[in-house]
Amino acid sequence: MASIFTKIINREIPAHIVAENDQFIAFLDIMPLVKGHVLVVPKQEVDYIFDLEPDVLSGLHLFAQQVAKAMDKTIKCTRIGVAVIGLEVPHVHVHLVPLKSMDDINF
Ligand code: D5M
Repeated sequence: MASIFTKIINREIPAHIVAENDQFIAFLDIMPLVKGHVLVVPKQEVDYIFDLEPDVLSGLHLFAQQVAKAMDKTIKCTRIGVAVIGLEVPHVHVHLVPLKSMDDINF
């Protein structure tokens, strides 16, 4: 069965997409830790980040870097927290969390 993120990629369910190219997509997290929390996702549906081919992993690196740079310019934050968690959705994704203070986070 397709992951929830593949359904977003295929436009079967809505999301607030912030960036996209042929291999990757970035959209707002539906349960944000802070305002502007973005998920960066390879379109290839792979569960575990290290099962990505090296060229896809390096592409993910570059795409996430571009998204983070754009967030840094548009969101007033101190730093962008980066996490690869994958507890809930078994489709590789990188969380980009614009932080001012840890007190802002709704754990
Ligand atoms: O957490 C998965 C993350 O994915 C969690 O922060 C919620 C987010 N999520 C789940 N469904 C959606 C949809 N439909 N749109 C946007 N964001 C979503 P993890 O523990 O990293 O697997």
